[in-house]
Amino acid sequence: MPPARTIAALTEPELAQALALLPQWRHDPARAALHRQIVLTDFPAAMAFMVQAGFAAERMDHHPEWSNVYNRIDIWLTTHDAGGISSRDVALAQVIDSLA
Ligand code: H2B
Repeated sequence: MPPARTIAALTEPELAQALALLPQWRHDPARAALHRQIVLTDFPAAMAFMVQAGFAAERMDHHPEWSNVYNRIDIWLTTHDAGGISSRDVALAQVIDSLA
């Protein structure tokens, strides 16, 4: 049996609407995720950002997939419980934008 879905993935029109409000984010279909790359001044700035964003994500009980190379952070937001992008990803993207 497939896992119980507690939250629905956005429909295509809902996703298009969300992306229009998130100009820094792109749809990454390969990962069924919203993707944003953030480039900061150096590694300490990237670490500080990841700590802030990580605790914000924890408070929202919604967790990013991300990678870091020196001053660059790639972030993918997808909702595992929905098997795709949900309103929870949009909400976290907005919080990340406010911290970046
Ligand atoms: N983060 C993400 N990205 N997707 C989820 O489906 C998810 C999560 N589910 N963080 C949450 C935690 C869930 O496992 C807990 C039980 O609320």
